[in-house]
Amino acid sequence: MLGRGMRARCVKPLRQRLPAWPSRRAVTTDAASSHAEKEHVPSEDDKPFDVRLSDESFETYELDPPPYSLQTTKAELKRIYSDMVKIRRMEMEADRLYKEKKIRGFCHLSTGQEAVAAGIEHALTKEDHIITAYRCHGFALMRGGTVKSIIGELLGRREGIAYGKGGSMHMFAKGFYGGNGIVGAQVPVGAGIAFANQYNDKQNTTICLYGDGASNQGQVFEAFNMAKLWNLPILFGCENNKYGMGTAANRAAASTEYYKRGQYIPGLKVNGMDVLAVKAAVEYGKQYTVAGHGPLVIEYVTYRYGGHSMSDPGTTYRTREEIQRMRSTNDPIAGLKQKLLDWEVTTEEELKGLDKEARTEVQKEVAEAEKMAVPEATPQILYEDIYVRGSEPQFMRGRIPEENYYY
Ligand SMILES: Cc1ncc(C[n+]2csc(CCOP(=O)(O)OP(=O)(O)O)c2C)c(N)n1
Ligand SMILES: [Mg+2]
Repeated sequence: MLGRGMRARCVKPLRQRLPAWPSRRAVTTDAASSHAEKEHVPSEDDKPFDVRLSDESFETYELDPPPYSLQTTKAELKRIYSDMVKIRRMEMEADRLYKEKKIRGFCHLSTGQEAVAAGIEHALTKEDHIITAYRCHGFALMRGGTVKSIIGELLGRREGIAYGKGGSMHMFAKGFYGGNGIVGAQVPVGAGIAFANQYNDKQNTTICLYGDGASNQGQVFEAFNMAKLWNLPILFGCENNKYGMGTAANRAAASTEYYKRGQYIPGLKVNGMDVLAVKAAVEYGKQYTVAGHGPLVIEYVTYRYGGHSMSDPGTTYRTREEIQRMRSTNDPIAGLKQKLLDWEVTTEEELKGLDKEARTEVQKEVAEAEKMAVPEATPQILYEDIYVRGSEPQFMRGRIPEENYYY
């Protein structure tokens, strides 16, 4: 038997023996990296023109890169901008309500990651599907949820998007399957949605999002296997925001090249701070899956400004300078704003108007949500919506026989 001191000398701790895999993020996170010639921007709001994406927008694995140009209109660019501002404003309101102790429990905000939710939505139709983890408010809004119903949900109100029973992590809308709290669990469910789509001969795609932390989960690889085996129309999407709770990606993953981790599934790494690069990547991915080529693994390189959840200040495992640098130089909203001005898509004045409109709209809906009724504490409401309405069994067991609820 070796003594404690002896063992310590013989067996080097694993971290000393194996240098941590360097965290490679060669794709830029510059949010203002796209380019358009202002002479080519038409005066009409709805006339298409081309935007050139930066050469550093993508990296590929066993895949030809998407086109480095994107067709858009002034009207669409302004809508995308407003959508990102709206998500941020809504998250800021959630932050305030949480600090006022009106929102309780878990609450994960996506401030900094808006380009992922907005860029994806602008590449899809409402017939496509999205499923994600608990950082889901922005996606719920993009899929058609209202600020009122989302904030109402966070406040536990009866008219919340999940009748006040789901809270921050469990929101649903048409074509949106949550809001899932168990890390990685939504990935096989996403594969199931894609399977249903293929089985029913639908020409749609499924966006199945998970975090860099979740990407180390076993069930993610099981879902990859079946998706490739059956060539399911699914875009797995790793939102790489550099941290899983308080652990840096390169301390948890043997390889941080998340877009390559499908092994036999081609991959695409994309600048997740440039909303136009995200849109281009997803448009390309959708065409790829709908054409029957099977799944892709897309890595969106992004960053969250806040802590993991409202109970994490987010400054103990990363420096304030790092956060500040991302905020001031890579912000997705400021990046697009800069481009819209450079390309003369809009004026400073009009942008201020869009900002104000988003702010007032969000504030108005939040005020309405705060006025919404809380659910009455009755067994009927408690036992509602466990099953799809109309398909309930005869009764539902409570903790003790006296608590059984008869529908
Ligand atoms: C199976 C499981 N294990 C652990 C947790 C606790 N947990 C919640 S979030 C999280 C980190 C996930 O990080 P990541 O996937 O990078 O997503 P992000 O929060 O960065 O969006 C962990 C470990 C959980 N919810 N489920
Ligand atoms: Mg993460």
